[in-house]
Amino acid sequence: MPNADQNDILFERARAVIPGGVNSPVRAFKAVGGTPRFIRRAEGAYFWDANDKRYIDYIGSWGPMILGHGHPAVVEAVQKAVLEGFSYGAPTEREIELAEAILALVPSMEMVRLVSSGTEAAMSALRLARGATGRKHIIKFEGCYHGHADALLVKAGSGLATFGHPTSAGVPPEVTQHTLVLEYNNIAQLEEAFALHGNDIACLMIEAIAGNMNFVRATPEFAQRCRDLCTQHGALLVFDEVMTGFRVGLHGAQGVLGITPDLTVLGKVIGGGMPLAAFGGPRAIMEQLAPLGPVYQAGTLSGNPVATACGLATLKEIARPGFYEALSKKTQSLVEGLKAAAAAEGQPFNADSEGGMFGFFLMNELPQNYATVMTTDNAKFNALFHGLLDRGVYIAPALYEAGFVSAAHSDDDIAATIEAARQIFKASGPR
Ligand code: KE4
Repeated sequence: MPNADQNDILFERARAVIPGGVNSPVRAFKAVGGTPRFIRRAEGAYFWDANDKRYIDYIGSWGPMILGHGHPAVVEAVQKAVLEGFSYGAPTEREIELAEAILALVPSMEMVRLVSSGTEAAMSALRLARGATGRKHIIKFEGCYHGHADALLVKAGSGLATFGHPTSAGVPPEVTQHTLVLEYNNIAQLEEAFALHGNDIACLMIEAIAGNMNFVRATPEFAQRCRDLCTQHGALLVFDEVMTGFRVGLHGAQGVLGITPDLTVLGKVIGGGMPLAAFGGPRAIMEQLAPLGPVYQAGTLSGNPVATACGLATLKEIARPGFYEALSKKTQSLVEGLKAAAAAEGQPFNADSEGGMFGFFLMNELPQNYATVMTTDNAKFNALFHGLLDRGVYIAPALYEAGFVSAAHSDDDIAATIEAARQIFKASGPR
């Protein structure tokens, strides 16, 4: 009997005790089909599955592992921290150090509150915006994901600038009735929404480089319009930089675009792979938070001493001169190589990247919104995904997810990835 596939065995066991066999839906491979790989260990740019098969990892835990897995300085910092204790439920100096490090790199923030997940950070920023403005309505965009807080699990209503409907069971329509869902990069809709509801809008929340519809940039005009209309109507501009923060550049998407948001949501990279996220902004807004102000927000493991040690060690490495230049160059070489391989095989393809984050589309245009992204041929994407997986290259198991390069990815890894893709483009025949 050939070696039973250990991933199949583990997946069957997992599905008996964990819904869908996973603790986060995208990991289940439902969008691409097949058996998820159960990862045993990771090192540098690689991880190994239950069959001890090695993959070049372009997920990087969905963004956090910007240094690669097991960076010595980070491992050392975490090992030292755990010997001092796992969690105290009391303030620590290291939380101050991490807060100071974040504020030094995010000039739009005067204060920051640490939490344990991006969902918690976005949910808290939303409550703070509503509390600080005394307003109920919020704006989000189709294709942007801000975690699974009820008010943010919303799809567009019918017609322009209408209030959204829940995308999930268990979310009462009363909770989403104040959420306007607009089309990304659609200035006309944005202006209409503010014309109709401007003075009731607490905040506009956006991924300024949207990694949850693979990789779609807000146009500079659209981003500036978001900023100007928020200012004009007294709404808060909230940049969800959970994915882009310290990933697309040392100063995030706000640094790339040159836009100053009122609140910023961070996560992923700032925890270095440990559960840590944050939200922050001007002192006048942040001091509305408990224990100073009327907006309640709390967390047992907020600012956890082991997570803050991991985050601090990570930020120290990425702040080194030349880090992002080298990372951007590597990511660009991947994207340009993939484009050239697809073109050589006559396959429609386009791609984009910023810093250590990239996205690609099986079409010649670069989509400007979610509807266009979703015209992608699912079967073609799935064939590419599994073809790469079989060749030891692990990209996101869903066409609407971005990809991530780490400082540990070598030129050989990039070249091997491009060659693997070229073989698949060739095998998929003329378009
Ligand atoms: P978490 O609660 O998953 O830590 O963060 C939620 C979140 C908030 N904002 C943005 C822009 C995000 O991308 C995320 C989470 N990203 C997904 C991947 N697209 C995490 C992967 C998953 O859900 O398992």
